[in-house]
Amino acid sequence: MADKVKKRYLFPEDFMADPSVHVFDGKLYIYPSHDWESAAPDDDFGSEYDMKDYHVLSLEGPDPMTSPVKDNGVALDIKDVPWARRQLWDNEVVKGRDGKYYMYFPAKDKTDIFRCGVAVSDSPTGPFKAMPDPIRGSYSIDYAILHDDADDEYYMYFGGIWGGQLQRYEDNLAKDNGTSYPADGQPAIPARVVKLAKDMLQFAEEPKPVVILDEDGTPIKVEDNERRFFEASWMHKYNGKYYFSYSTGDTHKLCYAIGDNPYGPFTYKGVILTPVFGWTTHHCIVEYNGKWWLFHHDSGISKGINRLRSLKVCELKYNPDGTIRTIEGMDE
Ligand code: FUB
Repeated sequence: MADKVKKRYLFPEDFMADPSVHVFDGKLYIYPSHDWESAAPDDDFGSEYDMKDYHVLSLEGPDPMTSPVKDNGVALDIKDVPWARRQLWDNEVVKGRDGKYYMYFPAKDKTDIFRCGVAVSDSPTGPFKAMPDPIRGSYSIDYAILHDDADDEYYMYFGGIWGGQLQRYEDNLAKDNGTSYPADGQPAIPARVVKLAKDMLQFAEEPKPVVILDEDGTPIKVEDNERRFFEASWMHKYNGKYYFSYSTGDTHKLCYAIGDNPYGPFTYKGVILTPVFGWTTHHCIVEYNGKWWLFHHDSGISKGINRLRSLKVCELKYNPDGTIRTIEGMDE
Protein backbone atom coordinates (compact mmCIF):
# COMPACT_ATOMS: atom_id res chain seq x y z
CA MET A 1 0.00 0.00 0.00
CA ALA A 2 1.34 3.42 -0.96
CA ASP A 3 0.72 6.54 1.13
CA LYS A 4 -1.09 9.41 -0.56
CA VAL A 5 0.83 12.46 0.61
CA LYS A 6 0.57 16.17 -0.11
CA LYS A 7 3.01 17.31 -2.81
CA ARG A 8 4.14 20.71 -3.98
CA TYR A 9 5.23 21.84 -7.44
CA LEU A 10 8.37 23.70 -6.46
CA PHE A 11 8.90 25.94 -9.45
CA PRO A 12 5.92 25.91 -11.85
CA GLU A 13 7.31 28.99 -13.63
CA ASP A 14 9.77 26.87 -15.67
CA PHE A 15 10.36 23.24 -16.68
CA MET A 16 13.08 21.61 -14.61
CA ALA A 17 13.82 17.99 -13.64
CA ASP A 18 16.32 15.59 -12.01
CA PRO A 19 16.67 17.46 -8.70
CA SER A 20 19.80 17.12 -6.63
CA VAL A 21 19.30 18.94 -3.34
CA HIS A 22 21.81 19.92 -0.65
CA VAL A 23 21.81 22.06 2.47
CA PHE A 24 24.87 24.32 2.63
CA ASP A 25 25.33 26.50 5.73
CA GLY A 26 21.69 25.95 6.71
CA LYS A 27 20.20 26.93 3.34
CA LEU A 28 18.60 24.52 0.88
CA TYR A 29 19.72 24.58 -2.77
CA ILE A 30 18.16 22.69 -5.68
CA TYR A 31 20.31 21.66 -8.67
CA PRO A 32 17.99 20.56 -11.48
CA SER A 33 18.26 19.87 -15.22
CA HIS A 34 16.68 22.65 -17.29
CA ASP A 35 14.12 21.23 -19.73
CA TRP A 36 12.93 23.11 -22.81
CA GLU A 37 10.80 22.45 -25.86
CA SER A 38 13.59 21.21 -28.12
CA ALA A 39 12.74 19.79 -31.56
CA ALA A 40 15.06 16.78 -31.04
CA PRO A 41 13.39 13.40 -31.75
CA ASP A 42 11.76 11.32 -29.02
CA ASP A 43 13.66 8.00 -28.93
CA ASP A 44 15.21 5.30 -26.70
CA PHE A 45 18.47 7.27 -26.62
CA GLY A 46 16.79 10.15 -24.78
CA SER A 47 17.56 12.56 -27.65
CA GLU A 48 14.56 14.67 -26.63
CA TYR A 49 16.41 15.66 -23.45
CA ASP A 50 18.51 18.24 -25.26
CA MET A 51 19.27 20.60 -22.39
CA LYS A 52 21.70 23.51 -22.77
CA ASP A 53 22.15 25.14 -19.37
CA TYR A 54 21.64 24.82 -15.62
CA HIS A 55 19.92 27.16 -13.18
CA VAL A 56 20.29 26.88 -9.39
CA LEU A 57 17.18 27.30 -7.24
CA SER A 58 17.25 28.20 -3.55
CA LEU A 59 14.58 27.82 -0.88
CA GLU A 60 14.01 31.21 0.73
CA GLY A 61 12.62 29.97 4.04
CA PRO A 62 12.30 26.99 6.37
CA ASP A 63 9.56 24.88 4.76
CA PRO A 64 9.96 23.08 1.40
CA MET A 65 6.16 22.82 1.15
CA THR A 66 5.47 26.56 1.41
CA SER A 67 8.57 28.78 1.37
CA PRO A 68 9.35 30.81 -1.77
CA VAL A 69 11.76 29.31 -4.30
CA LYS A 70 14.21 31.64 -6.03
CA ASP A 71 15.77 31.15 -9.47
CA ASN A 72 19.38 32.33 -9.23
CA GLY A 73 19.83 32.45 -13.00
CA VAL A 74 22.18 30.59 -15.34
CA ALA A 75 24.88 28.76 -13.37
CA LEU A 76 26.53 27.02 -16.34
CA ASP A 77 25.91 27.15 -20.11
CA ILE A 78 27.00 24.42 -22.52
CA LYS A 79 28.73 27.00 -24.70
CA ASP A 80 31.19 27.54 -21.85
CA VAL A 81 32.12 23.84 -21.63
CA PRO A 82 34.95 23.40 -24.18
CA TRP A 83 34.62 19.61 -24.64
CA ALA A 84 30.81 19.27 -24.60
CA ARG A 85 28.60 18.90 -27.65
CA ARG A 86 25.06 18.43 -26.34
CA GLN A 87 22.67 17.21 -23.63
CA LEU A 88 23.40 18.62 -20.18
CA TRP A 89 21.60 16.03 -18.05
CA ASP A 90 21.23 15.65 -14.26
CA ASN A 91 23.87 17.63 -12.35
CA GLU A 92 25.17 17.40 -8.80
CA VAL A 93 26.91 19.97 -6.56
CA VAL A 94 28.91 19.38 -3.39
CA LYS A 95 30.90 21.63 -1.10
CA GLY A 96 34.57 20.61 -1.08
CA ARG A 97 36.96 20.54 1.87
CA ASP A 98 38.37 23.83 0.55
CA GLY A 99 34.97 25.57 0.83
CA LYS A 100 34.50 25.77 -2.95
CA TYR A 101 31.44 24.30 -4.71
CA TYR A 102 31.99 21.54 -7.27
CA MET A 103 29.41 20.79 -9.93
CA TYR A 104 29.49 17.38 -11.67
CA PHE A 105 27.49 17.06 -14.86
CA PRO A 106 27.05 14.67 -17.79
CA ALA A 107 27.23 15.91 -21.35
CA LYS A 108 27.92 14.21 -24.66
CA ASP A 109 31.39 15.00 -25.97
CA LYS A 110 32.24 15.73 -29.61
CA THR A 111 31.99 11.98 -30.37
CA ASP A 112 28.56 11.72 -28.70
CA ILE A 113 29.81 9.80 -25.68
CA PHE A 114 28.64 10.87 -22.20
CA ARG A 115 31.45 12.07 -19.92
CA CYS A 116 31.46 13.70 -16.49
CA GLY A 117 32.42 17.36 -16.45
CA VAL A 118 33.42 19.35 -13.38
CA ALA A 119 32.80 23.06 -12.86
CA VAL A 120 33.85 25.11 -9.83
CA SER A 121 32.44 28.15 -8.04
CA ASP A 122 32.97 30.13 -4.84
CA SER A 123 29.18 30.30 -4.40
CA PRO A 124 26.52 27.55 -4.18
CA THR A 125 24.49 29.44 -6.79
CA GLY A 126 27.39 29.83 -9.24
CA PRO A 127 28.30 30.88 -11.83
CA PHE A 128 30.42 27.72 -12.22
CA LYS A 129 33.58 27.66 -14.31
CA ALA A 130 34.03 24.43 -16.28
CA MET A 131 37.32 22.55 -16.31
CA PRO A 132 38.76 22.23 -19.84
CA ASP A 133 38.33 18.42 -19.95
CA PRO A 134 35.97 15.85 -18.43
CA ILE A 135 37.12 13.55 -15.60
CA ARG A 136 39.60 10.95 -16.92
CA GLY A 137 37.93 7.55 -17.24
CA SER A 138 34.42 8.94 -16.64
CA TYR A 139 31.38 7.64 -18.51
CA SER A 140 27.58 7.41 -18.51
CA ILE A 141 25.21 9.78 -16.62
CA ASP A 142 23.47 10.85 -13.40
CA TYR A 143 26.35 11.51 -10.99
CA ALA A 144 25.27 11.75 -7.34
CA ILE A 145 27.73 12.26 -4.48
CA LEU A 146 27.75 11.29 -0.82
CA HIS A 147 30.13 13.24 1.43
CA ASP A 148 30.49 10.51 4.03
CA ASP A 149 30.74 11.78 7.61
CA ALA A 150 32.31 8.41 8.58
CA ASP A 151 35.60 9.07 6.75
CA ASP A 152 35.28 12.58 5.22
CA GLU A 153 35.53 11.06 1.70
CA TYR A 154 33.34 11.87 -1.32
CA TYR A 155 31.75 8.89 -3.09
CA MET A 156 30.20 9.31 -6.52
CA TYR A 157 27.39 6.99 -7.71
CA PHE A 158 26.57 7.02 -11.41
CA GLY A 159 25.22 5.31 -14.49
CA GLY A 160 22.15 4.82 -16.62
CA ILE A 161 21.28 2.17 -19.21
CA TRP A 162 19.70 2.71 -22.68
CA GLY A 163 20.34 6.39 -23.54
CA GLY A 164 22.69 6.69 -20.57
CA GLN A 165 25.17 4.35 -22.37
CA LEU A 166 26.11 2.28 -19.27
CA GLN A 167 25.65 -1.00 -21.21
CA ARG A 168 28.69 -0.04 -23.35
CA TYR A 169 31.09 -0.56 -20.43
CA GLU A 170 32.65 -3.63 -18.88
CA ASP A 171 35.47 -3.30 -16.33
CA ASN A 172 35.31 0.45 -17.07
CA LEU A 173 36.24 -0.05 -20.73
CA ALA A 174 33.94 0.66 -23.70
CA LYS A 175 33.16 -2.69 -25.33
CA ASP A 176 30.72 -1.94 -28.16
CA ASN A 177 28.40 0.71 -29.54
CA GLY A 178 25.83 0.31 -26.80
CA THR A 179 23.60 -2.22 -28.49
CA SER A 180 24.32 -5.41 -26.52
CA TYR A 181 22.91 -6.28 -23.09
CA PRO A 182 23.56 -9.30 -20.85
CA ALA A 183 21.22 -12.25 -21.43
CA ASP A 184 18.27 -12.97 -19.11
CA GLY A 185 19.40 -14.87 -16.02
CA GLN A 186 22.59 -12.79 -15.75
CA PRO A 187 23.03 -10.14 -13.00
CA ALA A 188 21.56 -6.78 -14.04
CA ILE A 189 23.94 -4.06 -15.26
CA PRO A 190 25.02 -2.30 -12.05
CA ALA A 191 25.39 1.39 -11.23
CA ARG A 192 28.96 2.34 -10.34
CA VAL A 193 30.58 3.90 -7.27
CA VAL A 194 33.93 5.67 -7.15
CA LYS A 195 35.82 7.67 -4.53
CA LEU A 196 36.82 11.16 -5.67
CA ALA A 197 40.44 12.34 -5.53
CA LYS A 198 41.38 14.88 -2.86
CA ASP A 199 41.39 17.70 -5.45
CA MET A 200 37.75 16.79 -6.34
CA LEU A 201 38.66 16.94 -10.04
CA GLN A 202 39.45 13.28 -10.80
CA PHE A 203 38.61 9.76 -9.61
CA ALA A 204 40.81 8.35 -6.84
CA GLU A 205 40.32 4.76 -8.04
CA GLU A 206 38.64 2.62 -10.69
CA PRO A 207 34.82 2.72 -10.47
CA LYS A 208 33.29 -0.39 -8.88
CA PRO A 209 29.88 -2.05 -9.41
CA VAL A 210 27.02 -1.21 -7.02
CA VAL A 211 25.66 -4.71 -6.39
CA ILE A 212 21.98 -4.96 -5.39
CA LEU A 213 21.00 -8.28 -3.82
CA ASP A 214 17.51 -9.68 -3.43
CA GLU A 215 16.19 -11.11 -0.14
CA ASP A 216 18.08 -14.39 -0.79
CA GLY A 217 21.43 -12.65 -1.28
CA THR A 218 21.38 -13.17 -5.07
CA PRO A 219 22.14 -10.22 -7.38
CA ILE A 220 19.00 -8.79 -9.01
CA LYS A 221 18.78 -10.14 -12.56
CA VAL A 222 18.59 -8.47 -15.97
CA GLU A 223 14.97 -9.45 -16.58
CA ASP A 224 13.76 -8.17 -13.20
CA ASN A 225 12.60 -4.83 -14.64
CA GLU A 226 10.50 -4.06 -11.57
CA ARG A 227 13.59 -3.93 -9.33
CA ARG A 228 16.77 -3.63 -11.40
CA PHE A 229 18.81 -0.43 -11.62
CA PHE A 230 18.11 1.75 -14.65
CA GLU A 231 19.40 5.29 -13.82
CA ALA A 232 19.15 8.20 -11.34
CA SER A 233 21.34 7.07 -8.41
CA TRP A 234 21.07 8.72 -5.02
CA MET A 235 22.79 7.88 -1.75
CA HIS A 236 21.82 9.03 1.73
CA LYS A 237 22.49 7.80 5.25
CA TYR A 238 19.87 7.10 7.89
CA ASN A 239 20.75 5.79 11.35
CA GLY A 240 24.27 4.91 10.14
CA LYS A 241 23.04 2.75 7.22
CA TYR A 242 23.67 3.53 3.55
CA TYR A 243 20.53 3.87 1.41
CA PHE A 244 21.15 3.51 -2.33
CA SER A 245 18.08 4.62 -4.30
CA TYR A 246 17.46 4.67 -8.05
CA SER A 247 14.96 4.62 -10.89
CA THR A 248 13.79 1.39 -12.56
CA GLY A 249 13.31 3.31 -15.84
CA ASP A 250 10.89 1.41 -18.04
CA THR A 251 8.84 0.29 -15.02
CA HIS A 252 8.87 3.87 -13.70
CA LYS A 253 9.54 3.27 -10.01
CA LEU A 254 11.92 4.75 -7.49
CA CYS A 255 13.37 1.91 -5.40
CA TYR A 256 16.01 1.52 -2.70
CA ALA A 257 18.45 -0.93 -1.19
CA ILE A 258 20.33 -0.74 2.12
CA GLY A 259 23.99 -1.48 2.90
CA ASP A 260 26.56 -1.13 5.66
CA ASN A 261 29.19 0.88 3.80
CA PRO A 262 29.41 3.17 0.75
CA TYR A 263 30.48 0.37 -1.61
CA GLY A 264 27.77 -2.13 -0.69
CA PRO A 265 26.54 -4.72 -1.44
CA PHE A 266 23.05 -3.34 -0.89
CA THR A 267 19.95 -5.41 -0.19
CA TYR A 268 16.79 -4.49 -2.06
CA LYS A 269 14.11 -3.17 0.30
CA GLY A 270 11.24 -1.78 -1.76
CA VAL A 271 9.58 1.07 -3.61
CA ILE A 272 9.91 4.70 -2.52
CA LEU A 273 7.62 6.23 -5.17
CA THR A 274 5.15 4.48 -7.48
CA PRO A 275 5.04 5.68 -11.12
CA VAL A 276 4.42 9.37 -11.72
CA PHE A 277 2.72 11.04 -14.70
CA GLY A 278 5.45 10.99 -17.38
CA TRP A 279 8.14 8.50 -18.46
CA THR A 280 11.19 9.41 -16.39
CA THR A 281 11.36 9.34 -12.63
CA HIS A 282 14.33 10.81 -10.78
CA HIS A 283 14.75 11.94 -7.21
CA CYS A 284 16.83 12.77 -4.18
CA ILE A 285 16.25 12.34 -0.44
CA VAL A 286 17.39 15.05 1.98
CA GLU A 287 16.96 15.86 5.66
CA TYR A 288 16.05 19.49 6.30
CA ASN A 289 14.74 21.19 9.44
CA GLY A 290 14.09 17.91 11.25
CA LYS A 291 12.12 16.17 8.48
CA TRP A 292 13.02 14.00 5.50
CA TRP A 293 12.03 15.15 2.01
CA LEU A 294 11.65 13.45 -1.34
CA PHE A 295 12.39 15.75 -4.28
CA HIS A 296 11.43 14.42 -7.72
CA HIS A 297 9.74 15.42 -10.97
CA ASP A 298 6.79 14.56 -13.18
CA SER A 299 5.21 15.78 -16.40
CA GLY A 300 1.97 16.89 -14.78
CA ILE A 301 2.13 20.59 -15.66
CA SER A 302 3.00 19.88 -19.33
CA LYS A 303 0.18 17.31 -19.37
CA GLY A 304 2.44 14.36 -20.15
CA ILE A 305 5.13 15.84 -22.44
CA ASN A 306 8.18 13.83 -21.37
CA ARG A 307 10.73 16.53 -22.28
CA LEU A 308 8.90 19.16 -20.20
CA ARG A 309 9.09 18.11 -16.57
CA SER A 310 8.38 19.92 -13.31
CA LEU A 311 9.99 19.71 -9.88
CA LYS A 312 8.04 18.37 -6.91
CA VAL A 313 8.61 17.82 -3.22
CA CYS A 314 6.83 15.88 -0.47
CA GLU A 315 7.67 14.60 2.98
CA LEU A 316 9.21 11.10 3.22
CA LYS A 317 8.71 8.89 6.26
CA TYR A 318 10.48 5.84 7.67
CA ASN A 319 8.97 2.89 9.48
CA PRO A 320 10.42 2.06 12.93
CA ASP A 321 12.56 -0.72 11.34
CA GLY A 322 14.26 1.81 9.03
CA THR A 323 12.35 0.88 5.87
CA ILE A 324 10.87 3.74 3.83
CA ARG A 325 7.10 4.18 3.54
CA THR A 326 6.04 3.93 -0.11
CA ILE A 327 4.55 7.12 -1.57
CA GLU A 328 1.89 7.15 -4.29
CA GLY A 329 3.30 8.94 -7.36
CA MET A 330 0.05 9.51 -9.26
CA ASP A 331 -2.04 11.45 -6.82
CA GLU A 332 -3.20 14.51 -8.68
O1 FUB B 1 17.04 14.47 -17.77
C1 FUB B 1 17.64 13.53 -18.62
C2 FUB B 1 17.58 12.16 -18.02
O2 FUB B 1 16.23 11.78 -17.78
C3 FUB B 1 18.22 12.01 -16.67
O3 FUB B 1 19.61 11.99 -16.72
C4 FUB B 1 17.60 10.75 -16.23
O4 FUB B 1 17.79 10.43 -14.89
C5 FUB B 1 16.15 10.99 -16.60
O5 FUB B 1 15.49 11.73 -15.62
